[in-house]
Amino acid sequence: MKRRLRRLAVTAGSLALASATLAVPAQAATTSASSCPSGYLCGWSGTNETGSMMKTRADMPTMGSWDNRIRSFWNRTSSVSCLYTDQNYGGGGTFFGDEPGQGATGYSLDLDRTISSIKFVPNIRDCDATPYSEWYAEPAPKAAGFGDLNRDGRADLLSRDRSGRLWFVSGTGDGTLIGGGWNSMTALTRHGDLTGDGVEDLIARDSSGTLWLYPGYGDGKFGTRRSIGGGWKSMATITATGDINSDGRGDLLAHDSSGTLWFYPGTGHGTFGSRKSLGGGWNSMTALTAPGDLNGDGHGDLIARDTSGKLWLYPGTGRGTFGTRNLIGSGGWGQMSAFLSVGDVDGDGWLDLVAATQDGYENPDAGPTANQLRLYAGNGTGSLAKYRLLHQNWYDLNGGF
Ligand SMILES: [Ca+2]
Ligand SMILES: [Ca+2]
Ligand SMILES: [Ca+2]
Ligand SMILES: [Ca+2]
Repeated sequence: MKRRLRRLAVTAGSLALASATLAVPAQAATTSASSCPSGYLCGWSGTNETGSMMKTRADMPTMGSWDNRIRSFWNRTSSVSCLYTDQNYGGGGTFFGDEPGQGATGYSLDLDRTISSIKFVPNIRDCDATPYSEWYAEPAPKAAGFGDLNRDGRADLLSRDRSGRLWFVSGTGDGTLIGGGWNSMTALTRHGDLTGDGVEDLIARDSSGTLWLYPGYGDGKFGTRRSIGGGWKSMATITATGDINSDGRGDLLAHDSSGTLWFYPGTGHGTFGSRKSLGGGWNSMTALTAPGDLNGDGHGDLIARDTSGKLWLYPGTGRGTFGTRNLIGSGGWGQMSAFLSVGDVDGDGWLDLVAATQDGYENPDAGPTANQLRLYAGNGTGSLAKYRLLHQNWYDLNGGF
């Protein structure tokens, strides 16, 4: 069950104000069949499906004679419905977002006769926000060699929404749909070039354990995928790292269910050579990300979060191995739902780390720091600055990459 009552947020500058998210009071179950036909959204002039009924399966920017009349409704379409208190799906009012497929439940919510427009969307986030995360990156003074999918000098984001659409979000904040169906992927990772054309590529694992390469076009789009092979299902993490053995070809790390970390050397042709064990004990790590050379020695490094919420930097040796780790975050990192290593985001010449906190609606205990996208600026010595809040609308998303 998923419904939302949300006040439409007014945004200013690049920092969005947090939008209040409230659970709607429970509704009464209908014991008899509804008069609302399947495939429609119906509204009634009375509570509990009483009075006269209207039905629609098309967007209604205005409501005609039903303006400010609906007192109860039932969404029986296969889409999310957004019911707004203002015409044309917006204004400063409130909306009710309602996911489909909730069975024979007649909503008895008293809408106080305030609904003035209705829209159908794939994902509840679409009721009042872009389908993808807000994002902005300054132009980087030097190319990181990764993170910048469209090669305009700004770090980019791949944002997946809860309905499985993957969006390319450029460093200037513009989103472009890559495609749907990405919820079937159980891992997504990118860091630099794997095919030898100098353009960043994307790697994804599907639920059957096949690893796929999506070659980047250098404009935020990807070409036809090709299989890298099967058997990846047992991997707890899969992390593209860029070149960490100094042969000029992008590499991959993965740790399996027994806790062994494996190094997969890239061939530069979109495939990997024989893997090499980097040792066990990695089951204590719940997230890995490859930020590039964070400590300024010229070798790509690795960041890992452990089960106690600490963050560790594993300095790369440039030989596909890592030296003694350093603690770079003493606690609290367990609240992060995503780590993004996309280069220099604030344009100061140093590589950074970006992290997203938890979705406050999915995780009601997440508190006031929910829904945040944070910048942890690097300084070239391997440590991270205290975070700066980039945006606070990381909700109804299914990851960022
Ligand atoms: Ca870019
Ligand atoms: Ca390499
Ligand atoms: Ca390094
Ligand atoms: Ca930076």
